[in-house]
Amino acid sequence: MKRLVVVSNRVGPLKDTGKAGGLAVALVDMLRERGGVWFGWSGEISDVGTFSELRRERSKTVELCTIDIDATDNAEFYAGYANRTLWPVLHYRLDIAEFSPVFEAGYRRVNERFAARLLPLLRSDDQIWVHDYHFFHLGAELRRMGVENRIGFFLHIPFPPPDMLSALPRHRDLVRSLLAYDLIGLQTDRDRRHFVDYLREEAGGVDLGDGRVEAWGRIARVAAFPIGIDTEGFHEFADGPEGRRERLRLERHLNGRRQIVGVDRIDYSKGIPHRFRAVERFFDDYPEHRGKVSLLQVAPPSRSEVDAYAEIRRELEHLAGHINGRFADVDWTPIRFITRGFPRRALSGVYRASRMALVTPLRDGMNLVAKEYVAAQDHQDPGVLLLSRFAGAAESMGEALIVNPYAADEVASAIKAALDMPLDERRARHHALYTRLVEGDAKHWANSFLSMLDR
Ligand code: ADQ
Repeated sequence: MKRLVVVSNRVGPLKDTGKAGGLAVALVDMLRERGGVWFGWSGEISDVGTFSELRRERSKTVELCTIDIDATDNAEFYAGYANRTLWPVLHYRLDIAEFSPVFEAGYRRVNERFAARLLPLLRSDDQIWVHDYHFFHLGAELRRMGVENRIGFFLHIPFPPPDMLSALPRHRDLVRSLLAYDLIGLQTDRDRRHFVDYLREEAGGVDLGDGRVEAWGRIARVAAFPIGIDTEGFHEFADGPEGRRERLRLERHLNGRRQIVGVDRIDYSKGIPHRFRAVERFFDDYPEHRGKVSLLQVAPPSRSEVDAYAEIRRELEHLAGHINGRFADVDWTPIRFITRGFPRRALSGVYRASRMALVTPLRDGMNLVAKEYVAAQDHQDPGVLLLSRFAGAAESMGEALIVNPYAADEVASAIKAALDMPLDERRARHHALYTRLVEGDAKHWANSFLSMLDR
């Protein structure tokens, strides 16, 4: 088996600290099995930046190798092009995207620097797997430096329709770089379609029909690999001591009332303000439920350096205050809004204690919260998932109640339907969803990507 080299902006942790996301867990398993290197940013900003000494942390067969970036890289590459340009454009938000040649140059520079630092770590038969929107150019840089290994790329966020992407200055350079990879993985068929349409419309490319595309004189394989979670592991969390403790604590508090849960990083793509308004609408349209149902929204702030995030947080605090002011009673609060992270094991108990989850992003690559919620349920008495049609997860989770997150009345009536749903129907929907989540778990995702890369 070939050694695996994973590249992503953030790396690790190697140990299950309870904080690792599903992605980290899947990748660590894979790296352990095959032996390998995980290369990325140390999370540190220093004066030497990408010229810093390589930090190495080894655990048996896996080595984490990281480098710093400097303050300029952070401003231009990370906070700039990655988070203020690419993230909004790829989430269909041209209205808030910032276009700056300085950001763009910083992004190229850091991609080139990361390639240069990765180069000496590579062996000729390594399989290289690059992750996400921070590193569109990394593969092309490695090729320029003479690397001939198989290199795959997986985009965790959406690939927008060509018309939208074409608003990004020099979009062709960006996509052309992707063709340096041997395999380009996207989350959904919709993303794959957009990508192929882009090549056809903007680059005179052709779909070769066998999973390969040709553009700019290069041939690459393109496929959808919907990312999964460690489904069974997460289910066990909910039955474990921390999961149980959290569930019991909540149940004591709820005292027979029913809870809706929302869990997201604070990000405009997640549609949290729309969700709050839908909950307000629900209490307007179904006043008999006042005092009996509440929303627990867990949303740790992310990327606080981006102004748009601070704004959303303020908006959410305002909305929660407004809605609570309108409907709360001395012994009941309609919205509890918690802005901090939860350890994953405890989170499983929060999901288990919740009668439904509102997963209503305006646009999302996949959305793992939808999958975690289903995984955490009690098979005998499962809760109901309300899922945005604009989450990649909707493509493979059709038994959820699929909603349009922009339509508050539609979400409100879906909340009502979920509350009224008979046990038989909840079980049938849950069974179908859970079975598919076990089949398409994180291991399956990583295996299918890497075996296609090998082919
Ligand atoms: P994210 O945008 O981060 O990921 P998501 O897929 O929902 O979105 O994953 C979030 C993860 O963070 C989940 O595992 C969740 O449990 C965890 N999390 C969120 N809030 C938390 C809290 N308060 N406490 C603890 N944990 C919390 C990107 C893309 C997604 C894509 C993933 C994986 O934007 O579309 O699904 O990558 O490819």
